Amino acid sequence: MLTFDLKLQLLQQRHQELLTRKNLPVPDSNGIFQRYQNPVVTAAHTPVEWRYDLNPNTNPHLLERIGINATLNAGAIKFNGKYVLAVRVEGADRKSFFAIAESDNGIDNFKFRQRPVTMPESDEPATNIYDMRLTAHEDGWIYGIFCVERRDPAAAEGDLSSATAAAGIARTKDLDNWERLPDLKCSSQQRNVVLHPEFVDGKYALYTRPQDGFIDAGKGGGIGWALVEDITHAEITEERIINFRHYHTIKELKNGEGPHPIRTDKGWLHLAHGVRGCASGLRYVLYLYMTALDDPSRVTAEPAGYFMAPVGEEYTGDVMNVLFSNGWIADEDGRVLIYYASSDTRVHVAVSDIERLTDYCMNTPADGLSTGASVAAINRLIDSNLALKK
Ligand code: M1P
Repeated sequence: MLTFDLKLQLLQQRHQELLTRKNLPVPDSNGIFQRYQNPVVTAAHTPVEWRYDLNPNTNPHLLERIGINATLNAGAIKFNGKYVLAVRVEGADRKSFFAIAESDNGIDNFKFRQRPVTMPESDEPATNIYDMRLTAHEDGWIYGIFCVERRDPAAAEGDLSSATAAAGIARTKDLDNWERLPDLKCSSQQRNVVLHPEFVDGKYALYTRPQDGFIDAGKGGGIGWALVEDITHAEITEERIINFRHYHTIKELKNGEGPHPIRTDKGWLHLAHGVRGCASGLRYVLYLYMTALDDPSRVTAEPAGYFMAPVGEEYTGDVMNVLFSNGWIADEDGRVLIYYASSDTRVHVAVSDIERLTDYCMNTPADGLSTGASVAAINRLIDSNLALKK
């Protein structure tokens, strides 16, 4: 039998090995982005002190006391020279919370800060909070907008799963201390609400995702856009859809803005997720689109289909067949680090750059919405390739 001290030493050693493991690019790439071999954050990255009672008197068998189920959907920001993730950590008890993990290179060696974020409650306490988008706004604050889940007050007796989704808003200067603002007021449920980094017509601008129910987007036609006068009492009075769902596409069932868009000289670059139904359940993939610099609500380019879909181990996890992203970092050198979660279980990074991503958006054929149009697009490409040989 191993002694307590030896068990602890092994536990800490394995944890340290995981945290310092080098991450290498996956050899094959489609030229648009580069995947990496290892996830950047997993449940096993969470500090040993969060999970184990390290006192031999109260925990002589060194049992894990508090289980962590998953680390997923992370907001991202470059802060004080570090690549910082606001990770959604989900406990074995199904409650999600936020925790800040930092790395010097954005690719590996992510380490959690000593404690998870203690997010202040709003007037109406929540049961669960998750999927924070971080925006360093031109007003000087870093905002976090996240989903706030509560039991549906209209749920029938005995129905212990119906819930409502709203957008929680908080702001910070250091990512440790958060000032909670009132939740976004609006007439529908909301998830995937994202703050645009610049004022638009002197107002705060939000990407929204109106939904009829907690799961179903219903009549909510896609990603919406709304201007808000006062972020400390944010209320949507007018909202319009700017990125629509369409029949027989990767986003026929639902879509949602990912992180806030990146300003490029060719327009705003957006990352979003699209959802369709299939025999094995819902399939979540990532897609890109662009909007005009002078009007971030006007779509200027949208390639057909997905930009990233699950591969390999990404297919499996808590909720299978899911890629979801609410965080990316546009680095000073033009690189873009895309943090995406697979199957609601772990966080990965893929690396690209502004030039490639805007080229992809502007030169990939748009979805013609039928087989005929897709075949015609392939034939146009073949024709132009054949013409090269003449
Ligand atoms: O389980 C997949 C995703 O489901 C939801 O996504 P959406 O808001 O588009 O419905 C969210 O709960 C998300 O966190 C989760 O990853």
